[in-house]
Amino acid sequence: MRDLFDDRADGQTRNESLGVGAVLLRGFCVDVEEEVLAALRQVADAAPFRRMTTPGGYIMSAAMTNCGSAGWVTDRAGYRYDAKDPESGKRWPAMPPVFLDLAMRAAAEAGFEGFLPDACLINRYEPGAKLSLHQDKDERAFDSPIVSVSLGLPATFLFGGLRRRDPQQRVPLRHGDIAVWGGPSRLAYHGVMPLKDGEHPTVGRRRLNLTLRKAL
Ligand code: MD6
Ligand code: FE
Repeated sequence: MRDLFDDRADGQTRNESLGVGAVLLRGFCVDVEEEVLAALRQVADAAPFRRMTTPGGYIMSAAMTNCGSAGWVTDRAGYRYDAKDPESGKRWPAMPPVFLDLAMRAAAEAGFEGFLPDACLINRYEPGAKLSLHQDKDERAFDSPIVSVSLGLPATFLFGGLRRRDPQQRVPLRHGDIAVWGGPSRLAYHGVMPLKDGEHPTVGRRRLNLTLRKAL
């Protein structure tokens, strides 16, 4: 039924469960991708992508920036949310309305009504970049889900359980897909395998990921 009556006409819009409280909305973002990419360019213009340092002293392979009233940052002092961009000393750019609207619609589709994100972390992966297995636990609000938007080159997402050693699903994330997780999956371990080289027609030789959260 969903396929026949779906109003997103891209032919790849099936929802896939990743576990309790975790769902992949295939192609959910394709109908607003141009607005999202334009807003992303404005954010990156005001707060350029940079590679941050972990508390252990490693430089992360993915470059990051943020928008919203809080931004996720890491340096030798630790991981945290900060209202200001440490590179400029200014507040992070405001959350573009198209991000907020998309995140609220995706969360509702996944069963999380009333999601109001205040933070959007933007990751940029070039070929070879990856994200090691981690939990998202720097937010104050574990009752809110996380909405994760994938654009550009495809990646293999690792989605595990609540313990680091739990087995992981390997989930292909493609341009326009949105993953949402919360509830019992909110603290699931997850990561991104090294990005394979390629060229995406609109995004180029990279993958962009937006994760929208309620941090404060
Ligand atoms: C990424 N995403 O897909 C990295 N975290 O580039 C994340 O680390 C992430 O996609 C929490 C929830 C969804 C995610
Ligand atoms: Fe994460």
